[in-house]
Amino acid sequence: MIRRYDYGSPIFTHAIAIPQPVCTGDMPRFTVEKNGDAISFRVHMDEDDQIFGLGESVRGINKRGHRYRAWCSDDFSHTEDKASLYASHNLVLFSGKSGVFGLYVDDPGAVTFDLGYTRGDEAVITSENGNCSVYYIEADTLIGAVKEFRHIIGRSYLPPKWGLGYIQSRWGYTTEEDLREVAKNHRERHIPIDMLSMDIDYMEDFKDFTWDAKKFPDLKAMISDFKADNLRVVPIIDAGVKLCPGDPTYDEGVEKGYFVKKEDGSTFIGAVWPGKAVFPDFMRNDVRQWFGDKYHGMLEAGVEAFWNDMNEPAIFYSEEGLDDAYAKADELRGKNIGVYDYFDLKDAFTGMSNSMADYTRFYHDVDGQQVRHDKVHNLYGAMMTKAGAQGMKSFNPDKRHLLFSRASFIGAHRDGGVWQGDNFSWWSHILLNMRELAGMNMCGFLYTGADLGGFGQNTTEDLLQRWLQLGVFTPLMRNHAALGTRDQEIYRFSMQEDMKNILTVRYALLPYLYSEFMKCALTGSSMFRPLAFDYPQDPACLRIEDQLMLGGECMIAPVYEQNARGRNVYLPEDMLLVRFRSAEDYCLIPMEKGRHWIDLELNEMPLFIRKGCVIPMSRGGEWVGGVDFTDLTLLGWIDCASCYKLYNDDGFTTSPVLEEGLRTIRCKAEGGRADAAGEGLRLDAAKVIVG
Ligand code: MIG
Repeated sequence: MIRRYDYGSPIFTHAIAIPQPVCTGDMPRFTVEKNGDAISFRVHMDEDDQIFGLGESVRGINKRGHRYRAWCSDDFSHTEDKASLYASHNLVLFSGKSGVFGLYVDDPGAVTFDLGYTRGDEAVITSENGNCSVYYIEADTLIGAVKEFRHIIGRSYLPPKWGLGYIQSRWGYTTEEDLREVAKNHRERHIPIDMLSMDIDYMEDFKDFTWDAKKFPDLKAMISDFKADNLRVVPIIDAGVKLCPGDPTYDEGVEKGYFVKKEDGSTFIGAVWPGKAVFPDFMRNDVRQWFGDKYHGMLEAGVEAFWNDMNEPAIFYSEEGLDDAYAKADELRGKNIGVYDYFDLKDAFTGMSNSMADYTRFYHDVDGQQVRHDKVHNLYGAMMTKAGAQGMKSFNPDKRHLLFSRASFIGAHRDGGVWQGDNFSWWSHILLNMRELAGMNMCGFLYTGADLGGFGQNTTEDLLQRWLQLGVFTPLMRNHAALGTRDQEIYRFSMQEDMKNILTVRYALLPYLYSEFMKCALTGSSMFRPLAFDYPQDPACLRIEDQLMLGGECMIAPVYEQNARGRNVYLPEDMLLVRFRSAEDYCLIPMEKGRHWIDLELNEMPLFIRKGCVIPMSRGGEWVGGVDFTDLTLLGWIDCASCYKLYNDDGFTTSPVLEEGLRTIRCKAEGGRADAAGEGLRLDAAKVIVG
């Protein structure tokens, strides 16, 4: 059951795809309190209540015990003290003795989620502006609650099948030669790969929709060479447009009045990578249309994928911010200042980036109304994604587009994917990556993943190896690193053979991963779920934060500690452990429900398959298009019979129909060995354990 309640004057956010009638009367369970402009929703919590949701955010899967703030933030340091990351996914679900219920707060401004922080037994959710539609959700189960929510927010974005390929990325591939070198090193060593991303280095002076002709003399030819080698490039697009008379994007935007303005009507100028920049008013449909069409230039050159960055929007500084800081410095210069003056002086400079002062300096045109940025801040990235998606779709309406963004709001899950932003090469960020998968799936973001190996700081080969072992399962699988950090391509390391072997597991599992991804997207389910969702009756499952259910058949439990040679795992039922070294080299170990220590050498990764289930594995390939989705080996452990519903399609159709893509694989045990059949498939059941 979902009920909508409106407060103040809600701003249309595009989050809800199926409009709900507005209810009058009191919201169940929550006390509603006005406090100035703000409006709060307060609920008492039992000691054992758990809270799920909040999509991309720090800390655990259970969100209880921290105060989060929905405020899309360009913050590269994902430490547990943080309240905000790049996304605002305002869904919380409570689960405990009194059942399953929750809220989705549809408000593009700041919303705080005090979840047992101020008082351990209370959750208080506050819309700071008090203008919001709040959706009260109640269901029998967490899975049911997510399903209902996902239904009203609409179908998740579908990437093309090749979007599930491995992406090698780095901030710092500056020339065509760099990219060719990376491509060559993968192909020569048979390290599977589908994409290379192009970071801001490719642009001419960081101008959107340009490329530096000195570094990329013939972009078209490069792309077509790559294409012949089954590789695609993924250029980045930044939200800020360089203030640059003569540049068509800038000139057109100025002429048409497409950039956000200050109260006095002058264009707001903020500095980002290109230096002084202006910001398209993505809240406007005509601006989205225009900006989206700008993607066509590179699409015409053969580009088929993009990533949208800096769209919180990130603003390093504005002239006003700089002036304020200089004024502070002038005021204090020559005086014998005290420590508090010193702190003020320091803050005037260090607090200049992404400042509230800047976010209240400019306005958007929202359906003809001038709305100050901070009131709609959390929508900016989502609307940029919408622009990009529109542009890509209009260029090629017959095929799915590949697009992922840094900032997001629910609603953007229909337009593109999301990567988890600038993490660090830290072991704890493997775990964070995994936990975010659970929350993001609840909010509809299925095409997601984190920078494998870590973005900031120097990786180590064991870290990358373990991280890849999680990345094998994330739909968006990208190794990415920051400028100036240690080289992070697989082939740079002495353990490259082991890493390559792990990648072969990804490509071998593609028929299964694609099938599960598509089934989840088309039915509004989560591909990754906390164990508490699937086994609500098993108390041991309720608080597990380092294992996830994957699809209908599997459980993952990656190793995330340095120097570990295994880990503890709880099996909620009998499961088959597949210990992979590569797609060819793995062993099958039937295990009983309960707690276990699993040995896992650095080159080994686990996958658990529920007893009674089988999953398909292909022979793999070095790119997605090279994988035969019809020649399959089954893995599993069955008593007598099992079946798997395999979804497949051409990989690009924009309107896939679940029933049309499903084929049943039937597996039967006879005389102690398994046999399998499925229409149009070559199936080998020799690896299915019977008994
Ligand atoms: O301020 O384009 O999250 O993936 O490599 C940094 C350079 C800007 C942030 C992105 C990151 C990207 C980087 N960008």
